[in-house]
Amino acid sequence: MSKLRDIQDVSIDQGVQELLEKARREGVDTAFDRADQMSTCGFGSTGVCCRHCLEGPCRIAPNGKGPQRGICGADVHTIVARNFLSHLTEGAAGHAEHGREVALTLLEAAEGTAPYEIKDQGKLLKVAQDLKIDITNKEPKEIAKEVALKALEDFSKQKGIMNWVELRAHKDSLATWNELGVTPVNAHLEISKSVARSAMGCDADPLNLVLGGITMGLVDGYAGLHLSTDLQDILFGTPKAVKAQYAMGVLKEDMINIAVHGHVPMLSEKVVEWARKLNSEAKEVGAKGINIVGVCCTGNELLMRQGVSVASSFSSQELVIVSGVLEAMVVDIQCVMPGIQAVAECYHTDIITTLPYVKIPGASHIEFHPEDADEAAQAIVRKAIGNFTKRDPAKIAIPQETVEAYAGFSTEQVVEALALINQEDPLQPLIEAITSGKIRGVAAIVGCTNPKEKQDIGNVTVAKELLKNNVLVVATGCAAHSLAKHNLMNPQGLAYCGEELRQVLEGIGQAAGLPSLPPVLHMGSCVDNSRPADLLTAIANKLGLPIRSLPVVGSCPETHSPKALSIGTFFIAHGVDVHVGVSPQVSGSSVVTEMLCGDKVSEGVTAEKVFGGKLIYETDPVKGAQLLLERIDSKRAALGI
Ligand code: XCC
Ligand code: SF4
Repeated sequence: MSKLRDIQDVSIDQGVQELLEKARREGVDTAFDRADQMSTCGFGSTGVCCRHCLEGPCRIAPNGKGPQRGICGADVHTIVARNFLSHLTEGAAGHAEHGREVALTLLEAAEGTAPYEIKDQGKLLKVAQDLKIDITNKEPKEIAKEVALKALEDFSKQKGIMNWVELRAHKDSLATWNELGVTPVNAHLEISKSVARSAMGCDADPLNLVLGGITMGLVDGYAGLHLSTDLQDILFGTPKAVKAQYAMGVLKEDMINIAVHGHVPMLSEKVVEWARKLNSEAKEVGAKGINIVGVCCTGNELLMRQGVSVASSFSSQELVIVSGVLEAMVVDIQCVMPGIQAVAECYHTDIITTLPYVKIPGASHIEFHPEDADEAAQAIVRKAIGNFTKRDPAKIAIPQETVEAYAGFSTEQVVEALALINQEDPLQPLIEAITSGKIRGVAAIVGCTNPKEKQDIGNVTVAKELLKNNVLVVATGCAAHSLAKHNLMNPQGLAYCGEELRQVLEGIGQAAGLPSLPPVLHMGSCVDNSRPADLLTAIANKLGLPIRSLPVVGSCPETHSPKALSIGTFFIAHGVDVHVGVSPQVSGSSVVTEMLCGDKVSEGVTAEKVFGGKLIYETDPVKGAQLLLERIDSKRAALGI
């Protein structure tokens, strides 16, 4: 068995370190330790292993030794491009499925068959009008129904382009995609086509396959991110600034703790509601009340709209259970490690799966459908209440630390704050700060934590390097967890900002009656990467420039998920450079690597030449940040600012 990493090399979060130490002491297996025992496969990690048919698996040795083609004759470039496309398809499918589930919930809410209100009627009207729906003399529910049906067309129409592309895309970006023939018609059609073309004996052209990947990026961006955010805001409210607590210390010994984990907020919103309503039942079993804590992006969703505390990002999800005080972990879809069940069996925790197509052997299953959301949420909360007295006092250990963070920075909230400075033209102060150089550029730090990596260090280091250099940083996903836990979303973090950036943050904050804006603006979950995209589109429109010429970048320092690759591709298709700190598994093909990562002087077609942005793969976060700063500076130079 390989040697396990020292606790300090696993995470820079002290609470995570304490709980991992406890897990090891108690003989509990976690992803961090499994990562140490998993040897890296040289074929898989460079993308050269093909399993697309039963003639194989075929592997191409990258050093030129051994067979240079698969049995069917596919060369290494075809194999790598096809594997890359499969990853993007998987990512896009996850987010598209999220979007579709929300659209169906909105439809049922509008038809009165699911117990949800329409919380943001203003956004409903705005989206409806932008979709060119006639809203005169119509009730909100009628309008919501038409919006939901428009959304569902994005999973069924056979001609034209997706409604949400038309609704949200910048016209210059769209023109490029149309010219290349990569604009999606409907999400399901494109995902199905993508799976079909990756099969043995279909698309063998690496460039064509990579262009298919761009379509997957756009499916993810519009049917996944934008559609989900828009409809979730309509249903649950558009986030506004909130204050919340982060880190494992948010668990409470004297309360019933329920972790909500996964991505879609439909069930978790109801769990929060029912936890409040059933508080007296919690008291009957001797608890002070019910404490809901967030994990992964379900955590982000509840944080943004309800100020719910956040316990953990992806890589440390099992450790929430190791605290010994978690009565239940309720999960929906995506990023839910199957390993949580084995950990839960060492404690009194119930893992509760909720969707018919996401089950874990041994876990409880309380099936969720929008129409009986209230019943499912009550059953879940009651199950947790019933577990409170089953705790083993000898196994309880809650890390002390919690960190305060400000979140809830939807695009609408950002614009509202800026309007306090310039009511006529809210974006103007931001644009002026960028053109004057007070803000050197804007970066979105997004994506995951990965058990193979030292948790939080990549995300936090990239952020601090950029802040120091006066780059305005926004964050989503588990990267936002990392930054919040390390004081980058509260006033303490201002110490890491360059002088000029700090002045801008203080200026905007003070106009809103606060000492300052936080150094990093939390924009939400992974699907909320639509929010920075919306902000970019608004800035580009205001300046009359394409998005590709703006000094903006994205960074995904600790990714684990194919979803992060498809989101990254969505941004590259806009001409935004995207840094990844974990191998995207394409290095086995010089041709594919060049297409994604090459620069203007590379031979052949590159993302940079076609879109104006590229993939930057760099494992060292300081160097990664440096490369991003260079890209920001070259875009500034091209604009003459
Ligand atoms: Fe976190 Fe979104 Fe990544 Fe999963 S994928 S690890 S950001 S929970 Ni979005
Ligand atoms: Fe091998 Fe070709 Fe089949 Fe892939 S598709 S496993 S390269 S024969």
